[in-house]
Amino acid sequence: MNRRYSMLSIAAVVAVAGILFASTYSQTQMTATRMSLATQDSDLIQQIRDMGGLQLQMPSAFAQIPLDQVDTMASQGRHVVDVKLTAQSVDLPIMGGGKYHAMTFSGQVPAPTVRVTQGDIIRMTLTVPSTEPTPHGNDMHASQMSAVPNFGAVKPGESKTFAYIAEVPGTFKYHCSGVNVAAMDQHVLSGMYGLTIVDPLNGYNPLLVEKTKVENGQVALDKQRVSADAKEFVLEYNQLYLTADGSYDQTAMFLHNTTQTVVNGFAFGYVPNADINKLVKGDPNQNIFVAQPWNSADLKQYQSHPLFVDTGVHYRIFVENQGNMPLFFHIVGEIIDRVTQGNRVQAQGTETWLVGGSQGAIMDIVFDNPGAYVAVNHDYAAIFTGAATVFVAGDPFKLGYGPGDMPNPSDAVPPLGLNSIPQKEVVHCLCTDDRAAEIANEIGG
Ligand SMILES: [Cu+2]
Repeated sequence: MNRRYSMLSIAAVVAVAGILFASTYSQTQMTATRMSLATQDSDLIQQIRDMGGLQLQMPSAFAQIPLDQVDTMASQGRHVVDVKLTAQSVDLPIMGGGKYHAMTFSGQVPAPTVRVTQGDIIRMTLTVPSTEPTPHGNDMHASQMSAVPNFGAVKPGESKTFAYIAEVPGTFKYHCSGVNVAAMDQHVLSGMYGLTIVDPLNGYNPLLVEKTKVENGQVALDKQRVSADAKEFVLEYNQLYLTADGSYDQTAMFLHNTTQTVVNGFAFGYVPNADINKLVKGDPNQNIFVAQPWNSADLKQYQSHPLFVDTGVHYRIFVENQGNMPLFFHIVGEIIDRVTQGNRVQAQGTETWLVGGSQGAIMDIVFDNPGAYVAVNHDYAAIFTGAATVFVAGDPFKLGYGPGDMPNPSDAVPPLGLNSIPQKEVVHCLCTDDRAAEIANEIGG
């Protein structure tokens, strides 16, 4: 095939693609230029060159909404959720003392959890203050739109807005796209990641749990139906790759040589703190769990805190793997009653569920018996570098608290959704003091 013929073939494919797109998408959904097959060859090639190549032949977006149409669509019945994020580079503490150079959305790691219902319009604005040392971007996995130009770099002193319909239910990460992809690894692994929960339009399905009972002297199935309404948690897994001075270490990342494994930004952030040790053991230094990394009084919002759960209650845990190592999600002493991805059940009654990088899943569970249960990444390297989260079910230590009495860390509790049961919260976040004060204000703490 000579070069001229090859170019013509490409031109023909482009032209056909343009016509196909034009017939498939409405005018507002695409900006591709139609091209006629009858165009003179040389003109056609020149046109393609003038347009900058194949890229401009792509529809600008599937489900992307021109910003000037959002209000009209809202008046027609779509619900609009505004997401406003500010890029902020800041030093934050790490387990073991010291700080690392974090990059954040809005002063917290992970970024604020976005919660919408399937069919809602998300209108996202990212602002990069002029004080930022680098541009940033935001790639939202809940969207279905062309990365170019939506996820491109926003320069210091500028902001960018895009809008789309959240068409698919499930959990979806969002993350900084770096400087047009360059340094994206540094920005994400330094803290610029968050979660979007898209609730199914018709709500979640009731949970069916299979038990057994003895009937007339024989073991029989005892199928139990649990309401879709649940208390909820968010657990986002990631890794830190750091040099001794707390800078991002790309060489370590390439080698998968993890410095710490973090859950919602913390290594071992959800283990009993000194106050709880004192309650349980009568001694702040005696721990029911060996790791005790976040206890100093000056750590304020960083102090570790277990997740308190009630027995016999439906819990829905939104799990997202934000990092680049596999997550073998497992709760020691429990069986995961149901795993859902999108709005499709993937497993029922499973011991462990593999969540790959940039993948999420919804874990439904009912804790049957009082006790301590530790959710881990069942990769031993991950467990011992931070991926251990203590659930305390019921009142195993006979301290006298009842169901719902004990508050939970605010960063592990998502905004309320369609089938949420509210729960008490206490300020807990890997965040700036300003952001902690805002969260305290939001939750009335
Ligand atoms: Cu960034």
